[in-house]
Amino acid sequence: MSFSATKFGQPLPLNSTTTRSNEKPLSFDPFKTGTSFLGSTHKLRFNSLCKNAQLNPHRRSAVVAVSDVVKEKKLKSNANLLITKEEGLELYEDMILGRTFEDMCAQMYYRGKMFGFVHLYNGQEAVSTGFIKLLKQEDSVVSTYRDHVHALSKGVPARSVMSELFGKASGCCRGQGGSMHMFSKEHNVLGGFAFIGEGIPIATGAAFTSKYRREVLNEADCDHVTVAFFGDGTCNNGQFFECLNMAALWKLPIVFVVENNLWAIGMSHLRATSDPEIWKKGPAFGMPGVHVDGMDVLKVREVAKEAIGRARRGEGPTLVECETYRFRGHSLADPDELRDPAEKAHYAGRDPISALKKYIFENKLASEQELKTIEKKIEEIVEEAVEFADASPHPHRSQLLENVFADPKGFGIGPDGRYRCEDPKFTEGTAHV
Ligand SMILES: Cc1ncc(C[n+]2csc(CCOP(=O)(O)OP(=O)(O)O)c2C)c(N)n1
Ligand SMILES: [Mg+2]
Repeated sequence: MSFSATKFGQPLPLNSTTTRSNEKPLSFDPFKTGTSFLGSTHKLRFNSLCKNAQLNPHRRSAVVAVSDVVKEKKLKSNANLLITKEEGLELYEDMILGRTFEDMCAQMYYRGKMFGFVHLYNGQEAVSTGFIKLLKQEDSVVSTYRDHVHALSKGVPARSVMSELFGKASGCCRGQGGSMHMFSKEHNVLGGFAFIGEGIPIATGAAFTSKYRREVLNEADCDHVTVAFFGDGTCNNGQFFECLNMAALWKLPIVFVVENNLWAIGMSHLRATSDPEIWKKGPAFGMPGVHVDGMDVLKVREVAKEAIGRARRGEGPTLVECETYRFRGHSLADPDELRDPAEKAHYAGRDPISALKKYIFENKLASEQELKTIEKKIEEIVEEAVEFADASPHPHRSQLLENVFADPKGFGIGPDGRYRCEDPKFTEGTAHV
């Protein structure tokens, strides 16, 4: 086996970033099968097997759906802007929230306010915002250990997320989850998961629940969609394939969103997988596979609209590969020395927030002052979140064994009805448990 050092060691050329105007619609060919991984981020690429739909309509009918609808929309896009002013400001605010919140996390982590590993999302905001801002409260989101921004986009208050990161009782998991386990029943954030791929079956199960409620329990208005976010490295795990199979088999209302940031800790995606184009794996299971520039929130949003719409209409799952990049190391404990500085600089130049800002100004959707006002508001929210988290109490010791055993009385609670861990002897190692 021979590896090409140039292929893996150097960034491939990237075309323009996200320049878009009313006069220039996105050009793309739904049957195009580009092979350069990084060279075509300005285009949406669709599976060549779409062609097979005509040959084998039973097997491939679903594959055509996303590409055709998006194609039609894109070709008409010179007539309309992709977003209204209100939408533009909402997207901008959400991305600024994600970025500002996480920059603050880095500061707090290095000041010793957070424990364990903390994985930041800087650079990937267009994916979270592009998808989650289209969801309803009842829709579910499943994330990974890189989960703070997904929770924020879904509406979990910044103070609850920050408190969770501080391990405080006021956190969204009462301080028991920490950075990698954001959860909110109210917002249908079904968890960040630390084991890679672990969230995919949870998301598949959530989507199954929606379908079961609608079709078996006859809850006609249950059209809830689940969006599962996970990374490129995770797509080499078995759970990914198993769940794609089940979701396609049962036509579940789910969108599998791969946030391909090119790296799995220090392993380059291009070295780790037999075919780096992950989106192609969707059609292998009879679902559409779409590849989109994950540094462009508007393109992500267009694809997301169609994929979420398909799921909501009962037309089944979609696999979306978002090509993105993380601006920081794998976690805050990672000195980030493995990635090529030229690659990092290249992607820094494609910052999704700057790209959206540019679009907003070019299309006169908002003034600089309006965006500054949003930035100031978010700064205040994040400052307040830190103050709140800092001032919040630590969880009581009695929480220690909660949610650890199915029957907490079996281990955690003694005959007197009190948690065994409240007995001072418990920590002395002399208690009978
Ligand atoms: C089942 C399992 N195996 C190994 C690990 C160790 N691990 C943590 S992160 C990671 C890489 C994941 O990369 P990717 O899916 O691309 O996500 P990213 O960190 O880039 O967002 C690995 C292998 C794990 N958490 N879980
Ligand atoms: Mg990755």
